[in-house]
Amino acid sequence: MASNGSASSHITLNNGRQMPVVGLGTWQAAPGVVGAAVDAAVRGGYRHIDCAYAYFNEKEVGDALQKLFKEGVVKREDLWITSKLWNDHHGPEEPFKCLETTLTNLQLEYLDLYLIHWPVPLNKGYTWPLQPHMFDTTRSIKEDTKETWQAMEKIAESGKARSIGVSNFSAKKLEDMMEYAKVVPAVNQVECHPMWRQDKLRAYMKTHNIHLSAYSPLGTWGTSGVKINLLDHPLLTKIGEKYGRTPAQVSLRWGVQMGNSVLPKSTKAERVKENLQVSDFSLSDEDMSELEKLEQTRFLQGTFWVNDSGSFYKKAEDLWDGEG
Ligand code: NDP
Ligand code: 1BO
Repeated sequence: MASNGSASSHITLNNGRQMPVVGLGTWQAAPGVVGAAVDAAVRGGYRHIDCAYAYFNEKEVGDALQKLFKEGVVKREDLWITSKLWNDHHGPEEPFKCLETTLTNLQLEYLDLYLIHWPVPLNKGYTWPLQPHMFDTTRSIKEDTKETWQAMEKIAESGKARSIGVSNFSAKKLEDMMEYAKVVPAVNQVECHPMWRQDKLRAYMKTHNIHLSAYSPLGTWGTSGVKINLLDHPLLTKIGEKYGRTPAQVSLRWGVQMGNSVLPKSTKAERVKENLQVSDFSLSDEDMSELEKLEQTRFLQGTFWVNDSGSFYKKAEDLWDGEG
């Protein structure tokens, strides 16, 4: 683990592919502004964009990318584009259809990384908030993940996704996958920031060389209106002042020094720029230790998948297999 700032601008995944460490998040980047954010990000030096079918904005992201390609700002092969299989497309066949929709919207021939978004199978056409009839309870989570992962492996074989992985998987669910996976997931994308370090999961993932890609790396996410006030935390402000950096940059730099890739979302050009400027300074071991003392709280608890009548998951602890 690099705590001395020796983080590079790319992560080498377990299949040898090189993924840029900082990616632009696009969840809740509204239609009408997400294209401009992607445009500003790529012109400003980002080479990694994190997308998903269920963000319902991939067409606008695709339009922005096409413009950048046409203007010669960047070539396809110099970008890393991630997308995610939505929950209502699990199973042996459906993942191919979800991928085709994503590729059509993004206007790309292939993805760099394709992830199973959640270990939650839903009936066709559903997103959230949860209602009991949305759940596909005809299969167990274990069977569902196996069938879906085997389809993901075929997708990787086809070349339409160069790397495959998962998101929101506990160590227990990853361990279950090891019984049948021919391809070990390259990435598990999960919440991670100084107030949710994921120590146990990180330790397990290290044993299989699965990379931790950090979502909500600023400790913030939106729709519930509730936030962890990580960016207002006096410790981040104090550390930031030492380096002439913002709390957001301290949080992102912490993630990079932990060995994570980080996926900050912003639709504000100034913040998009600020969030990329995390490779030209290092937090000292002392500062990393101070940050380690922060109280730990999972913020995105996934309670939208929890229901005591219809869901596989009766309590949030079931979704995360009691891992915090
Ligand atoms: P982030 O931690 O990236 O925080 C985003 C929020 O912080 C927005 O409100 C943004 O507002 C604000 N912000 C961004 N930069 C700054 C800054 N420099 N200073 C102050 N505020 C700032 O949270 P997200 O939950 O959006 O996670 C990031 C990305 O991770 C998502 O967009 C998505 O791509 C991915 N993700 C994946 C999940 C999964 O299940 N796999 C779950 C959640 C996220 P503004 O836009 O106004 O600047
Ligand atoms: C349900 C939240 C998904 C963000 O990736």
